[in-house]
Amino acid sequence: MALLNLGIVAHVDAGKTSLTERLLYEAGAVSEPGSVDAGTTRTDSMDLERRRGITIRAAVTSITIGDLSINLLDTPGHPDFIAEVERSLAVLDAAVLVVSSVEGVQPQTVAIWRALRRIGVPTVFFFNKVDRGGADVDRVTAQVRHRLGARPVLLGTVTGQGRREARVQAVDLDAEPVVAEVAEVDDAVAARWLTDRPVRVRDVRRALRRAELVPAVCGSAITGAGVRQLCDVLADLLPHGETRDGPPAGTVFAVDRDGHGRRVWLRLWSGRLRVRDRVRLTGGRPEPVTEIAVIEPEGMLVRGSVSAGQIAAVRGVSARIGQHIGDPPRRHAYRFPPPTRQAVVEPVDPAQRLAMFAGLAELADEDPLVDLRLDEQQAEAVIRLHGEVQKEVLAALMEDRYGVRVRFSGTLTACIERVAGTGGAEERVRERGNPYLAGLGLRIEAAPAGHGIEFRPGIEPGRLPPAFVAATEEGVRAALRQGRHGWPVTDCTVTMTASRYWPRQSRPHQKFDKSISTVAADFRNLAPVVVAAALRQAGTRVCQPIERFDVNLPRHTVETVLALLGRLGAVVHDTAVAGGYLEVSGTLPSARVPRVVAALPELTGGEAVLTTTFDHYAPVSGEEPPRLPRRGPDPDDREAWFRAVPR
Ligand SMILES: Nc1nc2c(ncn2[C@@H]2O[C@H](COP(=O)(O)OP(=O)(O)OP(=O)(O)O)[C@@H](O)[C@H]2O)c(=O)[nH]1
Ligand SMILES: [Mg+2]
Repeated sequence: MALLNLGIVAHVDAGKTSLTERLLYEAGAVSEPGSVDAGTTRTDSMDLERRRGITIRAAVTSITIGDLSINLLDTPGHPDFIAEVERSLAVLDAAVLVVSSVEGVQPQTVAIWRALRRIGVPTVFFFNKVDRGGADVDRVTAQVRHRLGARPVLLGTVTGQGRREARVQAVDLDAEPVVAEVAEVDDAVAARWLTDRPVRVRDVRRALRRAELVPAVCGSAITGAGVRQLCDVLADLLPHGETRDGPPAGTVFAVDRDGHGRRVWLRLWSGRLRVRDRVRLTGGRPEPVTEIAVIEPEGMLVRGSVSAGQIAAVRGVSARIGQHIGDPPRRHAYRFPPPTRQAVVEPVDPAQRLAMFAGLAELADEDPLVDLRLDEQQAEAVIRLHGEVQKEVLAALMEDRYGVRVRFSGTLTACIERVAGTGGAEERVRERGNPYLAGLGLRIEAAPAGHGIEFRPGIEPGRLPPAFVAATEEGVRAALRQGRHGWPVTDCTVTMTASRYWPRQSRPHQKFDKSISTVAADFRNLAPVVVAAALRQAGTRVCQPIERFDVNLPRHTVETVLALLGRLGAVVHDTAVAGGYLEVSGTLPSARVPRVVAALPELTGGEAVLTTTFDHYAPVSGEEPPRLPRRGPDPDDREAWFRAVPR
């Protein structure tokens, strides 16, 4: 049976979970569609999701349409959980991008559309909520065309729009409006159409599967209007998932826990994975698979194996999100906005500190967005965040799952450091008080924005045992988590320029002797000292996140709002008049966004609509850049480091 891993993606509240539920019902997997508002859907299964009526974690269900088996991935829409969406995108064959035909194109619609294009995921639009007052499918179609730059081909017409009785009728593939749209991009269809010859349905179908055209269906996830048409489009117009023979290769896109412990969610690209197989994660040692469960329309079923194309929940493997088994065909680099705030988490009851650390560590394992930095000495947990909702959710999860009440303090804008120039440093074995049996030279250079940290072993392969290269990289990455001003350093290349080690030795009649042989820890512990010295030479610049804002203002408030934006350091790029309103867009430091959000309601009588999204990092101007206190020993002070981190 053909298999399709289909993501349901959209801006918050567009109706993803409701549509998923309706698809389950339409395909006969449930006898009654569940409701988000009553907290009875299959995919919003966490207590918290049901209480709040929002999706927090991506969840998989399965349906069968004809001879096509579909895994449905319902994803969150709130911008605080965007990283969860991006992880799902990595394993999809296709996606339904839901757009509300009342609210139209919204900020996350744009962000997700761009990501789908970048990764090359075939997409279908679903213009939802045609049963609600204010629905306007034509307006949404036009918006999708202009704001997304997409070519939607509407394959349904709606009657009774804006009322509960709204109905959707399928449009044939050789109908006039469809053919006219397709002819714009497809020569074969255009040639027949322009010469008044009948257009062949199979030509239209082939054209619609091309990337330039996006099939679109309208309907209602609540009444079910248009959902049958959507199923037909999914089965007819989407390319099915690719599968390959060969050794098993897969990508981990989620981690969770149930009553029996930790599960790793895996999309298998090629081969077959069986229980008791030993799998090797990128950079890890082989681990035995102890259980495999796959999603079927009836629920999760334990199986002896899983084959290419499928999604499975696997136990026994310690993989983290984003890791791969074998050699996957698609390694996509995540490019969604980084968290722009950070905060310290503390237990309300100081006696629960250990329980809090344990709980946070488990949550960080399930959700890399919880970018936890635990510092044993100061017993402090710092997390990086996208926003306030994420804080609330984290606090609720800690209380629900671990019985620990937490509070947040010291919320700051999360800055980064970029390398200003080039710097190099070297430590030789047993010289100048170096206590480790390792010698190491490193060069640090700036790389383009968005590059991340690239580590290059540099020296000829074979000169240094791979375990020592890996330990050096680990030490380098750990050191770069706190730059000269305490912020994480990114966008740089670190090259190994020299290395020295003492080979494994034993004294006569004895086993391996660590006192005269280099171990991996020697490189791991020496690397931060070399990094610190190289960074001192290169210099770093503290950069703050800058957001792009769009604000829709009543005309009479424009002057006061623009004055406020100016005072807060905003740069206006564009203004446009729309009805009695002025649309203003520009950029603004993230740190100032809360002040704008707080001031707007009063300045505009609650009439302004503001959206912001991360845009880029820019050096902090002015005298003293913000500084984060260092956690742990400082490798910039060699002697103190050598004392704190003995061999
Ligand atoms: N009238 C009407 N309401 C809808 C429709 N689809 C969804 N809703 C309502 O819109 C709200 C949000 O629906 P959800 O399905 O939770 O939306 P979502 O996209 O999953 O939301 P998040 O997961 O939080 O991003 C709920 O109150 C739904 O009842 C629709 O087609 N018509
Ligand atoms: Mg949802």
